Amino acid sequence: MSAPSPSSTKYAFVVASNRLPVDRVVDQDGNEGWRHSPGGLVTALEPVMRANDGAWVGWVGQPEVEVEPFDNEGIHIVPVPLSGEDVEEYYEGFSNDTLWPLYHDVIEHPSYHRDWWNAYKRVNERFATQIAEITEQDGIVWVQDYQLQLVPALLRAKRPDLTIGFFNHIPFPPVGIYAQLPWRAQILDGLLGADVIGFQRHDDASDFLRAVRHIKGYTTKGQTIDVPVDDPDAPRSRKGITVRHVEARHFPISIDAESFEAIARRPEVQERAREIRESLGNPKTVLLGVDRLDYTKGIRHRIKAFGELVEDGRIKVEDAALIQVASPSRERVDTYATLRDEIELSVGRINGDLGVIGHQPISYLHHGYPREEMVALYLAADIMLVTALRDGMNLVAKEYVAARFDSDGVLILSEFAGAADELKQAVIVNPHDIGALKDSIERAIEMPRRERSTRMRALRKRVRDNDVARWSRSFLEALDRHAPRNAQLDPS
Ligand code: GDG
Repeated sequence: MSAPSPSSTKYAFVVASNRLPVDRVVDQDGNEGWRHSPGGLVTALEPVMRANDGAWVGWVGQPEVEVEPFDNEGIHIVPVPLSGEDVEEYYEGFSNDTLWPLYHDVIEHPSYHRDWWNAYKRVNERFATQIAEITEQDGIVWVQDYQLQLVPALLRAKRPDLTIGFFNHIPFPPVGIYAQLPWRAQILDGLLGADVIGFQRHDDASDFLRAVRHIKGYTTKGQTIDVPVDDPDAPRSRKGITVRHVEARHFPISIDAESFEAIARRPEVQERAREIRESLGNPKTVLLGVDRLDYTKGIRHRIKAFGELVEDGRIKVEDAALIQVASPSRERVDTYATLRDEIELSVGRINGDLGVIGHQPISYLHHGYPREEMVALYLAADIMLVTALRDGMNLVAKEYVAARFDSDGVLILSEFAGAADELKQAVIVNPHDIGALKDSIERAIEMPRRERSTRMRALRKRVRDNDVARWSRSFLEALDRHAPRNAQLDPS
């Protein structure tokens, strides 16, 4: 697809992500409209966007749709078009079938295709061109996530005046795994075009710094990388070469905790939670899993553990019910279609083998739900199961905690989710160890009310004190320290 036409309006603050924070909706008469998609990132950035007259650059989520820039609820939206081929090769291919499995411990085998890499370069170039055209002199740009890792350097080449931040929402792999990538050096070069590179966990930032040393041979000191530059006015490193200083640090993302609690306090949501329990036959224990249907989330492991507990007679089928919400995701990528089949086969087997009339062990729901329904599910669940095999952060864990204003409920949390660094009062598990996972579920079922409440109160304090507004503020403050004095952001 052609590069978007130049826009004359310029912005001092620009955010770029693969997907825009709006969804395109077309009604029965073919009229086009836009629906604000209220994700955590939008909520966090909205106040800064408004205070700084910011723009958001991204894809509308449908191929072959070209739309002029427009305003939506106070945010300037600047669409970047993708062709059908771009979606297949850059998005489903390189982003979701090369980078995603590679960055998540190669749980599934990453596919390496030169055509996909070419598409990734082409689309990243298109994003960089669009951002370069709409950003004011000395402006601040914040690029989001693994789909756009080449944008920082492409943008710096076009606009050396800009201050550029990058945040990686998914893990960064250890160098022994990352080194598989045929384009490992080019991706590092792309990221190193930023002034600040943010990660979820301390270990992600350390793995990135190690990859920079091993693959690029650059010097790092603490969290600062000396990136050689051809500029006689730049500072010199200890080796006497001119360098740019790039900072790589962790900034754990979070949620808008207050809004989750506010929804949970609504009487109709609490009523809905009661209804959910009732429709399950009011079992003693309701367990819940909520995930995009993704092989990183450990859905199969938790289903296996729960099924075995019922089979072993450690849990009576009348006493416990597992609700598994698996929202549809990346359905055109083969590994996702296969995973869906495997999960549905094992849920069917467990329900068939172990269910009795009126009680089936697992309620499996392959749907997306409105946020109110999600919060009602959180309130209905005695035990929340987050058993990811690898996860950048995992917001579901934080949402469960934020919703539990009654200080009840037990969070079982995988040590391989970024959230485990912060949510230490959860019951922490290794989801690969099915025996230990079964023991943890049993322990959670039997946990006395006093212990549940002590743990949940500590978790709630952590999530409330470190919400998503704090996350965006701390990243943007770090970025501001790299910006020229006249270009700093208004934090409100
Ligand atoms: C990536 C990283 C990192 C899910 N189903 C429904 C629904 N959801 C919402 C959840 C939650 C979000 O989607 C999922 O966030 P996660 O963090 O759990 O996972 P990813 O989608 O993999 O996100 C992850 C995150 O980026 C942020 O940096 O934490 O590690 O992989 O908010 O509630 N929401 C509604 N209906 C659903 O059916 N309304």
